[in-house]
Amino acid sequence: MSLREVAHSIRTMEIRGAGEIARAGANALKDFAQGYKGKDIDRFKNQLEGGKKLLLSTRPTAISLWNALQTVTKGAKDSKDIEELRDLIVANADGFVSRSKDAVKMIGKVGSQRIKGGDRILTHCNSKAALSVIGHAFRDGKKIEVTVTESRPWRQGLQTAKELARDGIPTTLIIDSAVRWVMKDIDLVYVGADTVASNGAVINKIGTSQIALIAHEARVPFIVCAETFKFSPKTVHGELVQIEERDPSEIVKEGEIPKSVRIRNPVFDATPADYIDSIVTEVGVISPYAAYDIIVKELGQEMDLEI
Ligand code: RI2
Repeated sequence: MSLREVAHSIRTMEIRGAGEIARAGANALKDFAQGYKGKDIDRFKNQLEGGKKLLLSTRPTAISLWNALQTVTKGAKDSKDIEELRDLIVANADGFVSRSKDAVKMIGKVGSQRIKGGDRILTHCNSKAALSVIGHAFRDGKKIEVTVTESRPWRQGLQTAKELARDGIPTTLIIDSAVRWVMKDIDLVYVGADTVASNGAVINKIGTSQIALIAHEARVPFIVCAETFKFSPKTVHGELVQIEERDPSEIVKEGEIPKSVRIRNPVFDATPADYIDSIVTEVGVISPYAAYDIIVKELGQEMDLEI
């Protein structure tokens, strides 16, 4: 796929999931660099920058994509030679993709320690990181059951339910509005993240914050699974996380309701740190209040504040 095609697939959600779009973006820049036939280094740099901007314009909320593209182009400015720049982009992209896949596996191992045999787990949407935890616990022989929310409007919960059922894990599917009713039958909640802000707030699929509130009310631990590249250096710089609102056609069909009715389709929400028990990362389990420390330590290269 060309960089343009990858951008289109991310925008239209053929490629989706915060980790997946980050890896796809990194690989798109790599493929572009490998296929670059020009002889002018400045033109090469400009086109890489243009490609990066196009990829970033696809989905505004997940910081994973931004962190991935920053990593892939790190050091590019100082490159003096086309070959050297191409090699740098390829090595950076390969390094990012391989670290991000290892991170998902490590999150599975670390996050599953908390799960005991007999636990009933609830998850929302379709998160590779959360599924890594659940899968790890199951492969360790823990007899668990998983409840999955439908996750309107894209219904990614069906994908999650299929993956769990394929692995032989007892799975129940519920509609999003059933969460409060079934919470009495749940021991732990595991969800993914699109962005973790420096104040520990987690931005994830719409409905996540309601699940967190309900879990809090029922004293059920609400655990977030997030690779360190889901943490946002931009929030340290004072930027607010932009919540993507998608097309109303994802919710209602043409002619289904009067045109005068306004339709909003926000696809993410923010869960404040107070409602989060812990965040499982590839460098360990942390309190949401340690998000700033993770940003400084793991993503430090992006931290220089300029006046
Ligand atoms: P992993 C998804 O976003 C969901 O919000 C999911 O919880 C999150 O990315 C993290 O997914 P979308 O692209 O990176 O479906 O853990 O809107 O796979």
